Amino acid sequence: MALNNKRGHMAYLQPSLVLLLTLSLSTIAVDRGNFKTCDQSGFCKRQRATEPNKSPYVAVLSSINIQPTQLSVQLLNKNTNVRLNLQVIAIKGNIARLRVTETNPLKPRYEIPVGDVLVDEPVQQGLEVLSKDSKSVTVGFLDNKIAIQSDPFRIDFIVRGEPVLSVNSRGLMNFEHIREKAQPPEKAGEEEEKKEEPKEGDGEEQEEVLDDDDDDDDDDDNNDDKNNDAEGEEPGMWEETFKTHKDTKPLGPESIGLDFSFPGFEHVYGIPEHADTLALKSTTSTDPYRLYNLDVFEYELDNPMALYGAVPYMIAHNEKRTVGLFWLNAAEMWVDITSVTADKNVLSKMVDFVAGGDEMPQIDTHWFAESGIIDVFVLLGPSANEVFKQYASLTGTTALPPLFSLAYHQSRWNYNDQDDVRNVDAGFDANNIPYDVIWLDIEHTDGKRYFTWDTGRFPESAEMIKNISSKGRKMVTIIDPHIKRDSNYKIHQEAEAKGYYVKNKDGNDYDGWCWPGSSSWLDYTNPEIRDYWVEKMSLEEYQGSTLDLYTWNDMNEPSVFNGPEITMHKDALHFNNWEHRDVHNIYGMYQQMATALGQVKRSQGKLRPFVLSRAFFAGTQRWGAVWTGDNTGEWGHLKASNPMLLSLNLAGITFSGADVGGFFKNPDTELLTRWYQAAAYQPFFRAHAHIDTPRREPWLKPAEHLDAIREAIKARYVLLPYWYTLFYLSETSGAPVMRPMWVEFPGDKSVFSIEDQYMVGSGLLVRPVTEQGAVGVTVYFPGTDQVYYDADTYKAFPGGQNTYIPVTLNKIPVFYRGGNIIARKERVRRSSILGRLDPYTLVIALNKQGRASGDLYIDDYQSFSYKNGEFIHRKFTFENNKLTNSNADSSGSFETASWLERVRIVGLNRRPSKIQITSSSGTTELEFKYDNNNDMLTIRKPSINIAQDFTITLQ
Ligand code: NBV
Repeated sequence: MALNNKRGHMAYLQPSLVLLLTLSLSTIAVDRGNFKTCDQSGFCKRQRATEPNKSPYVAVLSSINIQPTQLSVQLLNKNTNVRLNLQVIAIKGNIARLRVTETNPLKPRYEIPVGDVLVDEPVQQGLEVLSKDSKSVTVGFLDNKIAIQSDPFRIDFIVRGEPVLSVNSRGLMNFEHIREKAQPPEKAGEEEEKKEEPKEGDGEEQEEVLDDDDDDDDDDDNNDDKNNDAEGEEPGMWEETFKTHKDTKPLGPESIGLDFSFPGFEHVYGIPEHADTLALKSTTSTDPYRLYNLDVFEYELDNPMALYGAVPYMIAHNEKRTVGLFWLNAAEMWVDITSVTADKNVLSKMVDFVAGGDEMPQIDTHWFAESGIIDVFVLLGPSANEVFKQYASLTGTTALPPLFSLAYHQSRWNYNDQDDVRNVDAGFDANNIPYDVIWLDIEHTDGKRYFTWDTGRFPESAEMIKNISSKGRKMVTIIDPHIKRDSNYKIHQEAEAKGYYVKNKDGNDYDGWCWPGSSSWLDYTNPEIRDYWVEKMSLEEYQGSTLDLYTWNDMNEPSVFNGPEITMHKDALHFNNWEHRDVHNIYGMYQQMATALGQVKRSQGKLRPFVLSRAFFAGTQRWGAVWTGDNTGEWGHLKASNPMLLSLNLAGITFSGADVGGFFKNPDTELLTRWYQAAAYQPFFRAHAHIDTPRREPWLKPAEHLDAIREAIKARYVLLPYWYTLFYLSETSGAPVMRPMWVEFPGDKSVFSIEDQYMVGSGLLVRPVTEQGAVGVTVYFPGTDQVYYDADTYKAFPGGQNTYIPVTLNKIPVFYRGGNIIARKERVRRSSILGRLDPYTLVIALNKQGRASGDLYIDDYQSFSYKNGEFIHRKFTFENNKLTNSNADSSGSFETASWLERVRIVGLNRRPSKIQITSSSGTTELEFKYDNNNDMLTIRKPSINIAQDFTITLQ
């Protein structure tokens, strides 16, 4: 019983903490003891201890096989004689792929099925051999050279004569081949004989390489057993214990490590999720950054510990170029980072350096995964936007969300019953605050049986949802992946009968503890089980739901209260007998995928889905939004939300947000207000709170704060046309919506580490106030050739300098960047969809040359009809004193009643004598007002349909 309530989680894990947390929630600190350090993880410790510059790997060049689009070559480990296959593949769009697998594996290794993360088998492109001798081979495609050195094995990527990436240049490659467990000494000899049979061609190649070998390796090493090298065995290779949990590791050691160096770079980004800085830090005095989806209770800031999601994708950037590195592998990973100075002479054989000294900066990284294969994509840019496109071509883009999901969401654990929901909904109306979605957490269910309702508290759920949706609003309910083991619960009955649960190492249903008590987990890695889940989302199966009910997938790391590190045992078994260790980081994404597909199916393919997930992986962007989990209502967590979301955005997951107000603790009114203001300019905008925190709906706050919060939420609604357009463009290009400064100003080194300000699209610079008691913030306006305008006052600020911006409680420092045209809807309604036909205001923020341009995208805001051409994409251009509205995409056709209500031209330093609009209906004169003080012109009521071609001319 005690475990079946909201504190079960804590009670089960840390009885001593329960009282403390329950009473005050005042000491927020992760229990580090629940999570492994690198030293406590066998493979991490082994891989991290790999000694540099002693690589046993040699590329056996006599084995090279060159095909039109790829080459393959064997890699020989001189210490173990184990051979690997390296494939170097040129891929369309300026991407190279490196795959390393075992040549003669004892057992296959896990690879994620094509279609699940990779949207398709990547299309290859031609490469040619540029040079080849006994020591190296160099191939080329597009502007790139890939130089493979034989001994020691290394690969260098050179773009137009400049090195951009070196692989195994530090010699840290360590591919633990799958082997049989060493037998007691007397048996080992027999076994060895059986396995030693040489493969065809083995001897020859081996000799050639070994002859070349001039380091003083002990020859005995080379004769070690291929698949049974008891030597080098370390404790923990075949079994590992953490706290009370034993990992049986039936396949023994199978981890893989490799180093990647980025010569010429000082900044790397990405590999979310960590509560850390945007520009990744050196890990020399910490653990490596860890990628292992975990439910980290009360996570702390500024550390490389793993969190709920993992995207093994890193981006390096310098003034000249951007390079991406994506390792497609769903197992636990760790990444070490060091900033060094590289010696150009070492690279000089391959590179024609033009000028400069002998030294250059370099970032060294060292990645290790517990299992799977080396399957690395090198995204060669050269610009950031090209890298985004390249990554999107592999893993897909953020699916265009329905408009409501870009608006404001109101959540808490929990809205208690139907009356509570009705009152909160009415509270927004009474206080003139727009909102789009109200959320129900786990307490709405019948005993944490998802897809059910606590009928005592929610007797008429469908009615309740209809009441909400009558105002254009939506509802979300939570559906976690743990299924209560209750023989009267339909989903459990079916899952058990059909064998749909993940199995434990002995082949029985995996049984663990979560909110409902004893639970099992559906195996979403199995396509048949995902199909089953899709059906569960139907209106018939999900009783009491309607098409206006959407979904929240929480706890899908998966969180298992009594499991190792609060997650599933690594030796648990999934579809096709893959171990949990192989699929851990992708498990949650599969749940979100199936949920989203279920929503699509329940509307016969018509409506776009909305699913929020806590766990994520590469490719999550195709299935919905994510949030940063259980943050804390402290200033530091508000501040950290920006770098955390920027990292997610770089990793393709642009639809992301952080709980407004913080999940744990009770934020004071100033913090809550500042949080609303910041989140109004972050992609996913939802307030949420822990069940033990006092209520914090905006109207419970003093008038001054309520006003500021209302204004922040309204500011979001006014800019929804801009957000929606950005998401559309993101779906087509892969570009993030929330962008680090360097994405927009790639050549300005001074922005490379900035994380307290960012760009929304290319047109808005945002510097949210994240400091307590702030009376001003310093904003850096990049570019001496740029100009920016305060979004409230239209005051102009020149680029190329730091500027102090005074702030009051209701001030959000947001600036239009000169050169952009931004569409707004200034009449705010109760929900976003109610304003679908409202008129537009165009803000034309002129650049120094008096020019600006921008896009506007419109469709029905909710269905897939836009995929059949039912959309409007307009392009606005202002130059030579003329504003033109033209069609940006003739493949779209859609009608809207929305018209142009006003045009504001900012940065115009003269009063025009006359303004005329010309369209197919003729030419008419327009009324206007010029504000001398602010160089701003307001054109009133052009009153023309927004989708109609026109020109407005200033005379
Ligand atoms: O379902 C309850 C909470 C939820 O409110 C929160 O947003 C999730 O991140 N959930 C975690 C479970 C337990 C939290 C202590």
